[in-house]
Amino acid sequence: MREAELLRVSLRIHGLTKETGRENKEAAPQQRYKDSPAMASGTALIYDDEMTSYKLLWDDPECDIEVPERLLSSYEQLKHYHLVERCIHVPVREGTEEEIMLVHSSEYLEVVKSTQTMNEEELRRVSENYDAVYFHPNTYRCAKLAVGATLQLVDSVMSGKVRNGMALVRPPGHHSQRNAANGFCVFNNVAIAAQYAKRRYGLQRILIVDWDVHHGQGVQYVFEEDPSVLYYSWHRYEHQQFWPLLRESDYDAVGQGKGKGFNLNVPWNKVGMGNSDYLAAFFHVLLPVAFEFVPELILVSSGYDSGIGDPEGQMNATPECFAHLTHFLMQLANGRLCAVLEGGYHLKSLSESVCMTVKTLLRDPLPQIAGEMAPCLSAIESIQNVRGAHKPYWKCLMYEVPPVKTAAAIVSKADAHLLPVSVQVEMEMNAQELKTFVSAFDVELVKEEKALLSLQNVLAVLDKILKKKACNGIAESSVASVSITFALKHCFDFGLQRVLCIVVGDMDLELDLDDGKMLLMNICQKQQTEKTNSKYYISLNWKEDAERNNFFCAVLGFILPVAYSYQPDLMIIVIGPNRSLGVNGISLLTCLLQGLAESRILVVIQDTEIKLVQSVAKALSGVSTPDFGAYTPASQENVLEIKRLRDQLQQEWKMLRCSVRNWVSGS
Ligand code: Q9C
Ligand code: ZN
Repeated sequence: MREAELLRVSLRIHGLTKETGRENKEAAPQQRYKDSPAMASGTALIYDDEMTSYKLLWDDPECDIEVPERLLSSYEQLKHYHLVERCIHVPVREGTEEEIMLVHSSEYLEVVKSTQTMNEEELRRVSENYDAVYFHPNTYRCAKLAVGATLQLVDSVMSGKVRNGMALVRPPGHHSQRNAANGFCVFNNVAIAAQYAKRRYGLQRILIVDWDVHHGQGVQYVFEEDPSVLYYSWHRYEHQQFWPLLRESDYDAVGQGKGKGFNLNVPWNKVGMGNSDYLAAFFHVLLPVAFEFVPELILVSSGYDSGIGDPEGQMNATPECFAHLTHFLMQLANGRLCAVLEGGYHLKSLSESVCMTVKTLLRDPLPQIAGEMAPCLSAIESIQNVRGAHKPYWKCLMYEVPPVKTAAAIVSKADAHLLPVSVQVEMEMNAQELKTFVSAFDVELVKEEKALLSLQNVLAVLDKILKKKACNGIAESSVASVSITFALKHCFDFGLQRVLCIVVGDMDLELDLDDGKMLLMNICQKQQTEKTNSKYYISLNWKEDAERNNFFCAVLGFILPVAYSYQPDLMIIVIGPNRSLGVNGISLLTCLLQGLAESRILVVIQDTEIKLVQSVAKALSGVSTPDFGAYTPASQENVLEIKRLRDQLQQEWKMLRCSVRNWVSGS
């Protein structure tokens, strides 16, 4: 159990899985799906002409585009291209009440059920309770078939009967909500399918791609707080002037609570978006995030009102574009893709696009895509906005510019060329900015020019590390102790929990060590008499022996075990005056500590000593390994000091333990 937990955490940290935070609460899945060594093959096509048995019975310009011919003409065109016979026919079924209630309330289900027996007058009245909806006596039956068809498709794919497939259904689903029909949609086919797949197959990551031209707000509402379902939708938006006119369709609706980052909206603010705009959104938003998410199943809310000629969408994407969109998605989730029809009101465009989708699912060669391959300015703006909004949640968006490995602030800029080329030399923080920062907690200091300059270097580099613009850094500072005090303050203000501070040499630091937010280790030449060792203050008395290069005894035998026990989120190494360690010892320390705190290390050097700066910079940027020459044992004095500290502190820092003597079980 403990190992499983550790593995899960480790996988999560490495982006191999996403924490769903709810897997334990779900009942055990009824069936486990297996990733069989051979990929499943075949494409399912699910269609039943019973779903053409309802239509608008009265005059309503808002709804008159949603006609039975949408299904009939799509299926006719599939037959025409001989695609039907190449697919595996899977029969439809009704979705059960239990399945419908995975998303909808029983009250709403009863309302829909009651429309079966209504006359036209009553149907009109029910329809008026919803936005852009009409009911017919057969609507309920068809809506149940649409749900069942979608679930049949999910079952066919998850059982390995087919690799992928498409369900041609009416009514569509993505606008419908827990308690409401909306935008021609009655039951939310795709949302129900996602909940069903989670339950039945224990899936932890499902990707829903909604390429319909309308925002599937119904789907967004269902999964807003759910990190196990990533919902992506692009939609005609026109700065909220297009139906359904919702503020929450904009790019900044990223999800809520645990679901933050798992809702991706690409609002199109102009009509006329075409092939290159759609492809750009896939390349720069959906696909990078999807590859990082690693879905186990893809559901496509496959609406074709985003295609050319559609009266609703007014967009320009040609049918070939849908072949390419399908092709990209087929590379994810081991090919497990279920496309479920949503909108699409231009019969010719709709049916050609459906054919392109099915043809691609069958793995025919891709058609060439027409048009100049350049996204329009408005599309680029939207893409940039979504990427910006999602930067905090996705690594693929976070590291736009690769962060520098090592940032350095040195006193003599003329020495910059002596550092490894990968080291980025910082210009100082703007002086006024710094004064403002410092005066916020020490007015007196602002008057001391020397201290200010000293601070400048340290804070400039520290800031880079905290903001992850650099991995580690090095700063020369003439008054290291003052700089450190401010640097630590800055770290805690930034929200760091544990800072490991290793001071090499003599230095007087007035620091509050009680709360464990920092652990101070002082490696010094002479015994500190006035301070006694405690959990968070450790004085390591080390006398370097010029002939023997064996500081690694101290690093391995004491410093690393304590540091690993502490688990810092940042490390600061301060090299002060009268240091008892040579250049090699300091480099060694710097190299080995990089295993901690995601390698976030700041080295502050008091004396301007380019040789030291150079070798620390090499250690930080990883261009060299430490050099200690031939092995010689450490002096008796040093060995005893390590042993003494180990005995004294192994109760507090348990990684120090390497002997069963003094072992107190359970402590
Ligand atoms: N004047 C789907 O594509 N249009 N639904 C309302 C208001 C409603 C679209 C126009 C469009 C619904 C599944
Ligand atoms: Zn639509």
